[in-house]
Amino acid sequence: MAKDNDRLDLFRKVEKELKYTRFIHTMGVTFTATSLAACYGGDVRKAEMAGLLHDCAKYLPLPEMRKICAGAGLALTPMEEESAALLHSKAGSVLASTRYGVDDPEITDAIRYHTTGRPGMTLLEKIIFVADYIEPGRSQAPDLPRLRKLAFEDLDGALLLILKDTLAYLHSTDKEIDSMTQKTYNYYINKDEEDGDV
Ligand code: DGI
Ligand code: FE
Ligand code: FE
Repeated sequence: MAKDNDRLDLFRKVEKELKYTRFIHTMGVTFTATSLAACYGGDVRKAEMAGLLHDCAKYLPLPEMRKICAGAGLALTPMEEESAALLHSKAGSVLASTRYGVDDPEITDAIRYHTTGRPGMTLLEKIIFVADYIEPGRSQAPDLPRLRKLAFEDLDGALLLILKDTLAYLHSTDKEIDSMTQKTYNYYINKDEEDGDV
């Protein structure tokens, strides 16, 4: 884990390299993620690093994202090949280690799955996924005040609601749904039903 100087350098680098609006979003995700980590007994420093770097590849041109992923030997689905909205998370997970020196797979996986989620997410993956959706700068999603409260009471409940709202949004805009987004939803809706049976 980074020493204090490394930590400050990372903040400085992210501030310098992101455009202002993305930097403010990133700060919102970072502080929300550290609060969630404190609430659920996670590692606040890892949450901070994952929050800081989760969108580090957001504004790279799509061909550059493809190149970064190919360089790391990551296979891409046909949808990822064509979608910067999907690919920035995978490319970001590579960049976090090659450009920012973060090799902890817990952190890089939280970056990698922050857009689609995945079945069986770790605590840190859930924290970044949820923090990205509820950070203070967000205003578009339905029922945000309730969701923000729920996130600190029932993380899996908040995760499921976000997946549901994201799928509803994607359906409403006729955007193609990535198989991982759908798989994640199926996994957590079934898990919720199983948990309810106990
Ligand atoms: O990078 P951010 O804007 O902070 O947030 P994000 O990484 O969660 O990306 C959100 C975008 O990704 C949002 O516009 C919805 C989109 N997205 C999530 N799952 C899918 C998807 N887009 C498509 N086409 N298909 C998906 O399955
Ligand atoms: Fe993102
Ligand atoms: Fe984000």
